[in-house]
Parts: sequence; structure tokens; C-alpha cells
Amino acid sequence: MQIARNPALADIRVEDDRTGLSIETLKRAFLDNLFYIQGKFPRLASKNDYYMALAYTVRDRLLQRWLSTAATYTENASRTVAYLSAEFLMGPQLGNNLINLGIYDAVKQAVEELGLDLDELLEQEDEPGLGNGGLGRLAACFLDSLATLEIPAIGYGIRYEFGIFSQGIRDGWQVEITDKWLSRGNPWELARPEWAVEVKLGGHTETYTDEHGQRRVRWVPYEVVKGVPYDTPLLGYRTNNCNTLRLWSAEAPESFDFEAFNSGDYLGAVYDKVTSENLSKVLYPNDNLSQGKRLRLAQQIFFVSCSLQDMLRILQQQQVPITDFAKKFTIQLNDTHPSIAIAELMRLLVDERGLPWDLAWQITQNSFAYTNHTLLPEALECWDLAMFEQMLPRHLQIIYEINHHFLEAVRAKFPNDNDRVARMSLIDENNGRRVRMAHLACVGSHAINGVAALHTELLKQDVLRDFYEMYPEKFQNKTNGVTPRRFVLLSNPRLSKLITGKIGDNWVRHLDDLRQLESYVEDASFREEWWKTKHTIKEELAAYIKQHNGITVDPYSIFDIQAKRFHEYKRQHLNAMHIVTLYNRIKRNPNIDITPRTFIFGGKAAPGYFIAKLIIKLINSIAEVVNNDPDVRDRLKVVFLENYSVKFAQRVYPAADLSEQISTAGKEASGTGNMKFALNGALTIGTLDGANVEIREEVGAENFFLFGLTAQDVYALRASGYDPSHYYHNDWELKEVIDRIASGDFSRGDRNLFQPLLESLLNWDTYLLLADYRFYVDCQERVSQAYRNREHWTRMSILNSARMGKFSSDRSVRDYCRDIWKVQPVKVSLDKQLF
Ligand code: 26W
Repeated sequence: MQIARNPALADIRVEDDRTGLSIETLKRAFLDNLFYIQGKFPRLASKNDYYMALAYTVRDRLLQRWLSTAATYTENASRTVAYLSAEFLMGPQLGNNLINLGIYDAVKQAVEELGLDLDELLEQEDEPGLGNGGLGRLAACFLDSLATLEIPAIGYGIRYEFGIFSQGIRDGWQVEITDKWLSRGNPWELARPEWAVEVKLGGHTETYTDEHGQRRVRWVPYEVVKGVPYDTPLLGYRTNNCNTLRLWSAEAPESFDFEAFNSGDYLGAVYDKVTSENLSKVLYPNDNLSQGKRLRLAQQIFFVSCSLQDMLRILQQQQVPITDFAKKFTIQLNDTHPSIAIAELMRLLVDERGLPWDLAWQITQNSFAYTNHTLLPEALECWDLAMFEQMLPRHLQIIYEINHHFLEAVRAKFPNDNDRVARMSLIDENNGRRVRMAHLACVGSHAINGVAALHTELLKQDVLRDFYEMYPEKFQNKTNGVTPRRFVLLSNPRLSKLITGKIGDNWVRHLDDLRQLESYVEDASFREEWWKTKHTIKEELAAYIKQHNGITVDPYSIFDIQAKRFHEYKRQHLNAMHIVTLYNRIKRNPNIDITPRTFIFGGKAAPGYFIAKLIIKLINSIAEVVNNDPDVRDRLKVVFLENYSVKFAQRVYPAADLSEQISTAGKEASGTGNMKFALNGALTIGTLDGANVEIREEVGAENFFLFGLTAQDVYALRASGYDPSHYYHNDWELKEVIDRIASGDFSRGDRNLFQPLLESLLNWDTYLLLADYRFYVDCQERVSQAYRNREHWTRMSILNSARMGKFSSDRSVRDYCRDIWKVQPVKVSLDKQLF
């Protein structure tokens, strides 16, 4: 429906209490929202009420920009990035919005004048934990950069009712607590029930002949689920572009259940409603592990189908012909999780819009691009064919047809190579028939990218080698990046102030400008300020640790931090082995001269990943002994920070001296925590893995602690028959570490507790900890020596920050825009007439 311009409304300016940015207006608006939205007055209001009132005050200001943006994009029918991702790990919204709106200081003062403390209000926000780790956080950084670069974009995903679990630590073990992040309401989202769509599941297909005599296929589903979009505004940094994160929530479509199945079975129909709503109930907490679960596949088709239908609606609304779909939208597949979109778009175009197959296929290939985020074989999604067919009978037919055309092309390019055909088929015939989603993603996309230079090379040489040989022109590298708004300006105000004081604030948009800091490296007073700033931040983290863990840590010690998901390939247990090494040295000679260190860990283990949970237990067990042994004399402290999250990460990165990036070479696709640490002036101890390679290139080999086998060494060692016990028997210090863990010294005498971990190390050691142990421990000794020279360390720290410009997600997103998305910025003006 088109509403005619109403001249009577023309003079209304959307402004005043909902848009004004002065301190007086902010105060008035805040109290107004407290009264009219929260229904409280100051004497009755809780901190959460105040937080909510402030959030609504900020949202009002976003709405003005959001609607102007929507109007501008609609008017221009702007080419738009659709970022499809099963995870968005957004982090708390309030602080980031204050920063991007440019009203952080004004709001701080406004709430102070009302007797409140902004930090306390910020602390109230429950973050939406709608992701596991790197992949979801990358999506969030990209959305920040897209809006900042003024690129029209929509993030499409799932509005999980329960995000990633909250982690508790009981007796050193991880316990999982459900994350009811919506329980106090979510002030940032707007439900858009008018744009709800339906998604079909199960049933069978039928062929029929349409009125033009064309043979068509009709899908008769067993059930239909309704997807309701909830929109969150995403404002760019100091731009008016406010993009949308559109997350789908599953509901039962009343009409369907009651009409189709109404046989007086009221409770049965309501039960169906309950199962429909399960689709968006909970985020799968596995990172890098595909378990092939039915509900997970249902989640994927659910959000993908909702999103594609939404794009078709937008197309129609903007009167763009369907044949121009790929001109209007460029769709990025964030790993294979949304890759069923390729078959779903084909279905929508061919079955529902009647397009011929070849044209639909051309549109589909032109629309999609695929990012791979992992090299671990167990993370590659393959669906059991029988299950897939039961849930998505029509999609399976479409995949067969795609496969038929594709394998013909393979045979044409590589005649008489049946092994290759079998390896590349979309259907794996060898491990019980399975649908290979990465293959579908490669075939249906015009671009395929890895997330760091090394990762892309390994994709080409190894995991996707056949596809590289088939379509070399599709492969590209797009090294990851992180947003400097959240991960420096917001999270590290002290360092930001110091930097801005020297070089101005352009670095927030143009991170390469940090290079200007290099000219101050030889300025002793600047170095002193840098060191003092870091030290103050370390004192703050120390106070937090004292309060939450009851552990006293020395802010003069090296803050040595490993914060990331727990996984064997990330090798937190190698770090633990180093701690035990130092402990053993102290026990042998209590007067040994050791550089004091605080080892800090944070991260969750997948609930079903026993060994990862045992590693958490090991670290906590070592902590208990080391922290309380008088021989240690407080020179070593071990701290496990419970429930690591985005909120927490923002506290941790600024306080680090040393960043642990110690994955087995060839296993970490990129890493992004590595970037956040270095950007905040931490030095890295790391392997030549993922983006570490490029970080080292940028900051200089002399400012990076490199150790360990290369990816090539790893392959060679495995090929030559790796025997971990050899290292155990030939390095007495390593043997001592393993023996002490086995002895029960860290487990109150229990010799069995850590056996599964130790046995796996001694017998298989899949991730080559024993082979890298000596390199690592010796490298850590170099770290300890370097830290003793404060001037030298500070120089290296400054140079790390100064040279991290490449790793802004603005650079990543610009590269995607130029090479894959072919999309241009669109300016948004606030003077737009909206009525
Ligand atoms: C199907 C189960 C599953 C779930 C999540 C498989 C794979 C994943 C993700 C792809 C794992 C992930 O988060 N990968 C990380 O992606 C980051 C962003 O590109 C990289 O920086 C990390 O190195 C990579 O581990």
C-alpha cells in the first residue's frame, strides 16, 4: 500500500525529545521513558529499569536514522549485501550505540546529573549470546563495518530463545546454565509480524502440468512453520547509515494446524505448536563439530527460507523484476550452515516463480558467495541422505539435478577420472549416503573464500583442492578483521585517549593511521605513558579477579592470557604444560629467578566435548595447587575467568601483555582474538597458523614470539609416522610435567582423573603438543627475558598496536565489497522527508 504524501504532515519534524542530543534533552527523554515505557518513577526504579529507560532513549535516536536509511535504500532500490549466518555474536548494544551515535560523553554526564553511574547501567545489559565464537563474532564485526562504510546490508539469522549457555565452574569443572537472555525484555529489537513468512517441512512432492503445458513440481509438506522477523538497528560509526539485523523466530501458524489437522484434537494441535517453536529455541553449542542432528538442519532451512522469501518480498516492493535478483542482492554464506539456500533459491525461482532451470541457476550462482571458516574435517557438514529426504524432499531432487549438471561438467573437464567424480559429487556414497554441504556451497557460488592467507592456501591445496582445480577463478582470500570501534574505542577508553591525544581520532575509521604512533616509539615520555596506561588497566583487571575469583594477582607480573573456545587444536593444555614446567622448576629450586606471571584463561567447552572439559578441570586443578603453594611465593598465579563472553572479552583484551595463539599449525582458519589482543598492545606468542602469519608480517618478526612446527612440518611429521612417546622419553622436563599430572599432585592424589588426557597425548597426540613442547617452553623463556626490559617491551607493545591497521574489519569488508559483492556506499541524509 502506498500512502500519498500528506501536506498536513509535511511540517512535522521527527525531532525533539526522541531525537535531541543535548544533555538536557537526554535527561528529559530518559525520565520520560522510565515513566512511560518502564512504568516506574525514580524511587521505585531498579538499576535494570534505568538501563531499559536509557536503552529506549538511545533506540529512539537510532530509529530516526534507521527509517531515513530504509527510505533512502528503498527509493534507490540500492544493491544490498545479505549476510546469512546461523550465528551473530553481537555483544552488548548500549555502549556501542553510544559510541557510534557520538553521545557517550553527553549521556555519561546526563545520567550523572541524575545521580546515576553509566558504567553500572552498561553492566546491566544481558548480551545476546547468539553465537559460539569466532564465526559469530566475525559476522557482528562485519555488520559494524558495513554500516560504518555506508554499505546497504541486512544480517539474516535466527533469534534463538536460548543463546550460548552460561558457564559456571563447580569444583573446577564446567557446568552449563541456560542463557535466558530475553527474560528481562530486549529493548533493541522490533517485532515485524506483518512480514512473517511460512516455511514448509517434510511431506512429499508431486508433478503436474501448469496452464502453459509446462511440467512443474509441487511440494506438499507435512508441516508448516511460521517465521516472524525481529529487527535490530545497527548504526555505523558517526554515519547516518543504520542497517538491519533481521532474526527469525519460529511460531506455529494457527491456521495450518487447526485447519489441516483439526479432528477435535485440540491438545495435539497445541503440541504441534510447541514443536514448531522448538526450531528457534536454542543455539547448538558446538564450535567446529557437526553432529548431523535433524533439528539443526530444520533450523538452517528455517532461517534460510525465511530470509530468501524476505528478499523476494523486498524485490517486489521495490518493483525490481525477479530476473534482476542477483543485481539487487549479493548473498554471503557464512560457512555452510546457510548453504541449503542454494537449493532453496532454486526451488523458489523454478517451482514457485516458474523460471526455467538454466535462468534460475544463473541467478543463483550470481547471487551466492561462500566463506569457509574451518579446516577441521569433523566440522564439515554432511547430512544423512534419508533424513534429508524426509525433511526436504524437494530440495534433494534439486540437489540431484544440480549434481547431474555439475558432474557432467567435471567429466568434461577431467575425462576418465571416476575417482575425481566420486570425490566431488554432492552426494557422498561411501559413508552411508550423505549430502555434502561444502560441495553444494562451492558449486552454487561464484566466489569461495578462506579467512586468512594460509587458510586459503590450505583450502586450495587440501580441503577443497578438487574444487580449486575445477574452478580456480572462484577462489579468493579475504583475511578477517575486527572492529576498532568495539574492540578499542569502547573497550579500551584509556588507550584510545592516549592514542587520540597524539594522532587525533581518524584512526577509528582509518585504522592504518595508527602507523603514526611509530614516530613516538623513541619518545621516552610517551613510552612511560603507554606503560602506565597498560598498568592501570591491569590493576583494574586485578581488582576484578580479586572480587570474582578471590585471587590476588600482581599487576607487575606478565599478564599471559589465553581466551577462546576450548578445543584440543587450540592447545590450552600446552599452555598448562608450560605452567607445570615453571612450577617444577620452582619446586626443584625455590630460589630460582623467575619473571612473575599471571596466567589467565577464559573460554567455554562444548557441553559434550569431554576432553575439552577435562582440560578446563586440569587448569583449575593446577591453579589450586600453584596459587596456594608457599614455595611459589606468588610469582605464578593461575586464574580461570568464568563465563567468557563478548562483554568479558572487552575487559580482557586491554589488560593483556601476552596473547596466546598456539594452535597446531594448519588448524586455526584465522583467529580474530589474536587481532584484538595485538591491537590493544599485547605481544603474541604464536605458531605460524591462521592470521598469526600475517600479524607477524605486519608487526615485524622482531616484535612477535614465534615457535613451533609449520603446517608443512606437521604434514611431514605425520607422514613419517609420528611417535609422541619419543618426545616424552627424550625430554626430561616434558616427562616431569606429564608424570606430575599423572601422579595425582594436581588431583588430590587421584591418579585416574587426567589419564584420558595423558593417554591421548602419549598415544596419539593428534595436535602435536609433545612435538611443539620444547619450542614453546624455550620461546616462553625468551618472553620472560624480554619482559624484564620494560623499555624494550613497551617499544614492542606500541609497535604491535601501531602496525595492526590491516586487521580492521573495515579493510576486510572493503575487500569483499570490491572483489565479491560489487556494492557501493549509499549516503543517508537526516533531512529526508519521511511523512
Ligand atoms: C556445524 C558445527 C560448526 C559450528 C561452527 C562447524 C563450524 C563452526 C564454525 C565455522 C567454527 C568457527 O567459528 N570457526 C572460526 O571462524 C573464525 C572466523 O573466520 C576464525 O577466525 C577461526 O579461526 C575459526 O575457528
